[in-house]
Amino acid sequence: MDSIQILHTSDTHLGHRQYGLSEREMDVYDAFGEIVDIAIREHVDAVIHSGDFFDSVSPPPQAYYHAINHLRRLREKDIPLVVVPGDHDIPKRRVLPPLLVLERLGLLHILGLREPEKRDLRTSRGKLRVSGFRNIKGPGARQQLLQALVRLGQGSDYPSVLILHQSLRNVSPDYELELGELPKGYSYYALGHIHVYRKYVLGESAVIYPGSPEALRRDEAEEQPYRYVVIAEIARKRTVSSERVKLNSTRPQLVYRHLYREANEFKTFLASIREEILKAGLRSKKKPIVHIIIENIPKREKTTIYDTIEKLLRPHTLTLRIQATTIDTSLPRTVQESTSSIDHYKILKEMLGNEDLAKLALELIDALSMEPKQVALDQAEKLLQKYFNIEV
Ligand SMILES: [Mn+2]
Repeated sequence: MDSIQILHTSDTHLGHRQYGLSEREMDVYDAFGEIVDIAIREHVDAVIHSGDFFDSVSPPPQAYYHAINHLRRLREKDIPLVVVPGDHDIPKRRVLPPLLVLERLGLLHILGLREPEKRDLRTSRGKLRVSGFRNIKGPGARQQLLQALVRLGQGSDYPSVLILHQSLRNVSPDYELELGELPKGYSYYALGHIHVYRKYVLGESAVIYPGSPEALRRDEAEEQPYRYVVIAEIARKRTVSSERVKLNSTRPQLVYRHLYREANEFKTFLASIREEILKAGLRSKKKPIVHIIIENIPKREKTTIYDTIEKLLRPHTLTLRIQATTIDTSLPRTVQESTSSIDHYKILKEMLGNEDLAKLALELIDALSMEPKQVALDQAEKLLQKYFNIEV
């Protein structure tokens, strides 16, 4: 049985510079370099990229520089790379999509830039059918995609891959397609757009989001700290095997959530996460990005607490992102306890010691937020007259 081995990656976002840090920009180039290393080491027959190759439609020169260097290494080994343009790769105005520069240099194949497209690639182990269409969004996206899928048809008699940069219902409430709407008969479904790893099955074939090689937002890092590419063995109309390969170049990102209780307990917490941060840095040779989310810091101690965190942790991180909510211990307990869901009426009643005054205060807040200002003032006046039976 003829089978072919592919490496599947997506959402490399070359040129992305998280937090404006040059180190973060280098991280995405490092990740792409490692992906190419793996493709060469594993002797894959083709690399499939499901879109968002670049982060922007005008990538910085260094993004081209690193892309060209790594893609050349693939070409030297005769490993073709096919990419379907993601939303980040497609200009909104009529300018040249940056991927066309790389295609012009013979470094990759773009699939489905204008129309749904199917094409046969010659690989060292035989023919590979690739079908795909660029990202489609906005109203009417779903209909347009369903029509595109009809045009792309049902795979082929030799190994075939369907490549799309879209959300399935399984992964996002803002989906364009359902799993069951994908056409049957492909050996493998290579999806992109979702930055975490997801795997589904359709018939005998795998439907996979490999995720982005670097987490580009805190929630992505929190959901999935490790990052992967997928290596799959595919045959006619089925996935023989698929495994995810963990990337070693990924910068560690640690997310901590903590509810502040008192000073000593907080010191113990900081000491323990300091250990973890140091270890993570040693393991990866890259200083971690650390996010700390603390709730209920007493307002008066905020500066001291921030200083302590900074001194203890900052030197061991690439960047330290602190997010804190404070409580004012001089306020009544109900106010302190209402950080998450605020019951304004309850708070006002406790502060003013009177139900009617609390109601008035709430109505005044509403009235005074009206536009234009004269209407707001008139409304407030009426309220005061009603409550106090007076002329204002
Ligand atoms: Mn993306």
